[in-house]
Amino acid sequence: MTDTLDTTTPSTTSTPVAQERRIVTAVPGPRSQAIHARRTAVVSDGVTSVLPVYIERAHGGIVVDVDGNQFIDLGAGIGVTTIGHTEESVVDAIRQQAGDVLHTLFTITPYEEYVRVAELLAEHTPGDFAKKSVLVNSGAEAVENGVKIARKYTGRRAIAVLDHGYHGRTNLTMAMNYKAAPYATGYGPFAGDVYHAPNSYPYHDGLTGEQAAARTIAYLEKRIGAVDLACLVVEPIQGEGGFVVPAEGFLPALQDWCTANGVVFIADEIQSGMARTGAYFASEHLGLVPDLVLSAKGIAGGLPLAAVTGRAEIMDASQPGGLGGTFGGNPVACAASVAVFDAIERRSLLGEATRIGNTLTAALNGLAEKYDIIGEVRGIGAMIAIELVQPGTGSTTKEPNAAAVNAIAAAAAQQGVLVLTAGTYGNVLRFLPSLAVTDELLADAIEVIDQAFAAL
Ligand code: PLZ
Repeated sequence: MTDTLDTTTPSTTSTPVAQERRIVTAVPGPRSQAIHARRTAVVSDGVTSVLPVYIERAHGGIVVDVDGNQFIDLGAGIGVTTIGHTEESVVDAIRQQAGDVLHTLFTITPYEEYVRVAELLAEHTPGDFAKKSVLVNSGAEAVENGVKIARKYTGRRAIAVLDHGYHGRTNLTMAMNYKAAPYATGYGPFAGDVYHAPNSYPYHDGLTGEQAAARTIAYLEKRIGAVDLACLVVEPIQGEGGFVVPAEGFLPALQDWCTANGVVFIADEIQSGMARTGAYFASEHLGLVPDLVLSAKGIAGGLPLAAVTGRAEIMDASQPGGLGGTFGGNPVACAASVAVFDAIERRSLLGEATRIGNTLTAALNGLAEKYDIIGEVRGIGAMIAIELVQPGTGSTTKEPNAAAVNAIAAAAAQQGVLVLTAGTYGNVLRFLPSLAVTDELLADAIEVIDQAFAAL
């Protein structure tokens, strides 16, 4: 419980949500426990919840559960409420659009909001060339469509991804993920012609970007052959994999190889995009100009919307009627997205992402000096992670320490700080707060995490 912060931010929900951490019951509290008991009877056990506190309201950087506990949200629904929970202008746009028209189906009778989102995506994705988009409902659906479009354009069969990547839960994307458990175990057979190439993971492989790229390219050439490869799908910064930032030059070298060989270079910016890293898309930090960019999550402030955006000639290779879906580019989701783009400009949120990155990096480097199990602090902007290793292995074998990650996330949750885990070995704590989170909230959260480390 803390009384140090008392700034009350007006909210569009019925009661204002004070931007402060406040724990008033056990976590989860009695009301959450009661709902949870009902849930276990009717919600599939295949759907889990990291922290079974049932959320009633949220604003800015705070979520409030049904027991009145307030959590500093350092996960933002895995990078969705990037501009802040219930951002006023987004909520207003949703209300307005909901009253005007909820659905027509763009492929039957279209509406302007879809076109406006495509214009904004063309403007803000990297690259100074004619771009077009298709709008869909989820990240996985964007990945599916990106692959579909690349195959159609190239007439080639194979697709390649990088080790430690994550792309979704549909049949094709299950085959594209690095981790089998829990995403794919028992759900096969899977799509064929998906090849997993080595990534660049500087903390572990010690390779320069050039060396890592040579290794990846050798794999692609030997194992597939460029003539059969439709696309290479990469996350500029790997999300679920643990915010792995590749060595400098690695992805540009892969992009150059793709361009030289007629392979469509696709950036999955579903987690790293939409202002998260202090640029509209993380590709910009790394010097990439992808042929296709996949966006989702933060693109519509919390409503389901996703997109494939890229070179007009690639996007137009599909036959009329080949792309679509009932709900893709829903008018309310599009109206929310237009408001998100507007808020990023109006509130200078790219700068806020940079501020958060600086604050978090400095604070976490401070913790790394105190606790030797913090092997590495990495990331860009509001996408920062720490990788935890077994005591004494930080400069040698870097043995993963998932137990410490789980203990710290659990202890932080008890104190009102919601922090997510990640990493192929579950040994990464990731921080991807909304850009509305203040330095005061971050300082408070870091203090809680510091105490959790000290208690280990
Ligand atoms: N590509 C890079 O991060 C979603 C997964 C949450 P969907 N990551 C969060 C979970 O456990 O299901 C993600 C991503 C990247 C694709 C996806 C898939 O996006 O909107 O979840 O389908």
